[in-house]
Amino acid sequence: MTHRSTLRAPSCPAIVLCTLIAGASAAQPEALKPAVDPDGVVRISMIAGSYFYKPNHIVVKVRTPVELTIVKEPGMAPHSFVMQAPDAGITVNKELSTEPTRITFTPTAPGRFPFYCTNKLLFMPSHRQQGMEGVLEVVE
Ligand SMILES: [Cu+2]
Repeated sequence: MTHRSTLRAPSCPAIVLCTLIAGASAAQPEALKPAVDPDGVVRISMIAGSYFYKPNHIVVKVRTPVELTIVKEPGMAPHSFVMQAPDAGITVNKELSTEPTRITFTPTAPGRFPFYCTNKLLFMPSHRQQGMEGVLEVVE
């Protein structure tokens, strides 16, 4: 007669697992604050894959030249690196490959500038919508 007896306890482990997964993905890695090389250039190595950039949060100083070297993970999926921040003197639109792609720019204004992959497969969400984005934070 009692509905209570039909409640199933085994749902608990599933809830715990989901909470763990959610917690792991919510944990943002520390922002990368790369050192300036003796020649005054900030050099950053980045990996691009399905569907991420690593690192995906970079903090640099305004008016400091940046040299960003990106390597795409092996695989069929094509990936790009796009950053449209003309107000900060940055306009980048590059297709990536497993060979290093070198991108140089000097941010001229502070701000938070997103970068992302513009690729998408027909009828699928874009790579950006699947998490392939990051932010360049330019500080004084
Ligand atoms: Cu992509």
